[in-house]
Amino acid sequence: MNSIKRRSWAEPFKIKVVEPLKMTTREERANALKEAGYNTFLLRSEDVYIDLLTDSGTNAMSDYQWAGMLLGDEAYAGSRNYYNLEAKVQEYYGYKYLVPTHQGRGAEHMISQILIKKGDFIPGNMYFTTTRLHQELAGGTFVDVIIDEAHDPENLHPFKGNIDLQKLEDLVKRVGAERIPYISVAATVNMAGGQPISMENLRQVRALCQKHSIRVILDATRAIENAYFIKLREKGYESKSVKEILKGLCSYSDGCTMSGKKDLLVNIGGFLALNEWDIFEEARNLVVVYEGLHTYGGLAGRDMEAMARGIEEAVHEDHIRARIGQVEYVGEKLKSAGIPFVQPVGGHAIFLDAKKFLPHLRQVEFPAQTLAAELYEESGIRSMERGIVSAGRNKETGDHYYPKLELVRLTFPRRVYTQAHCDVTVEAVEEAYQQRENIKGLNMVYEPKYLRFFQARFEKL
Ligand code: PLI
Repeated sequence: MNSIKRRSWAEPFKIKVVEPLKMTTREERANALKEAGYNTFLLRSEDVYIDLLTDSGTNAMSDYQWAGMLLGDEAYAGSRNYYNLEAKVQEYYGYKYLVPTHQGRGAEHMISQILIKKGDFIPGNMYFTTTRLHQELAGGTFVDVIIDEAHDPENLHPFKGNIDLQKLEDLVKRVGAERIPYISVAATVNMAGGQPISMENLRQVRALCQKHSIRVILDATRAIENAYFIKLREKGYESKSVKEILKGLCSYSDGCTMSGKKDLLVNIGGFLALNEWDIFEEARNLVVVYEGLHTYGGLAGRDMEAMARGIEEAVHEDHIRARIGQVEYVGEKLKSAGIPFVQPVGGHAIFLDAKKFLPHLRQVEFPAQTLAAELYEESGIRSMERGIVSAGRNKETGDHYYPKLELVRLTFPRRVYTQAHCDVTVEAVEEAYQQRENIKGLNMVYEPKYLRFFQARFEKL
């Protein structure tokens, strides 16, 4: 008989600096929510207890990163930190040329302006809000070529971020390869629930695109999390390091857009990385118009240093295991409680299935928006709508897009919350689930023109 007890798991760090959290009463939260137009983006952070709005820029930096901040070389041009970052991007991601940007959408803006002509089509594995908007503003039309399984919250496909090669081939036939400047491949796919793409699928996408002279541009925002899923789930990668897998993934693309605010454990920063000199040259020229000189791109030297050091830490196996493990832990508990959410559990978040949670609400009553508001009022936990409000309107017809996935995202910042915070979160979701029949929908009373989910306002029906 084996008498050795299995040891408990704990976060692979200890806490050196703390930030107190404010507890609020239900009445205070009800008032705050009303003032915020039932939009969790419009709440004040100080009124939030556990903030699961996003994992973007909300990470806790390490002492190693903070030490690097003091080594910021704040020269206007040619900062040493730029060269440190360039060396790390070359070593870990494998691209030749680097243009720093203030965050991911700065890179998306540039690549869209440089490569897209009016009337072009840009296929992708499900849309991301800012990515698609920049493609549209450049005159392009986004086309979803993700596998059908990605639109089904209960489907257990291990790589729901995969691209359907037939859909891609059909698009090429329909519009012609010359009207497809590149395919935008996200790893992982945020809106599908943080779902990964497999190495094999990306390899096949690359081969198909090469045949048609179509570029592959990776959205590498959470590619390290994707690499870890490949290690866990794809045959042949079990004993490879996350660092090696990351470089392998990137090798099937011509460049990447990057929001360093996620994988790279910083509060601000991003980049565009490229292998083609001509495109790099255009980007280096464009960046001075919108972001700053090509050796800082809107960032302070210290921010570039923190991001360079973040790359090293992000691929660390203990870190990434704990990061994905924390989300998995919450998923296991919610599953035991019978709460409907997207499976398998993704890399950065739990996505509650609002259509199943609130089946009595029609999609135009904004079930996910409603559930996010309700969760806050109930417990002070802030989450984010990822459904019809985020999907926006069709630019041709002006109608709402009606996405199959109507989700509420509980997003986990890296190294910020403990297992106890996770337990409290699960209890809050369970409580909301018990009272679900009493939850009424919302009516949109203000709708901004771009990325409406950020600033839209609602009233209770
Ligand atoms: O927020 P930015 O501009 O640094 O990055 C934009 C962006 C691009 N791609 C992907 C996959 C993202 O998830 C992303 C930003 N995501 C946010 C803000 C989020 O809350 O998920």
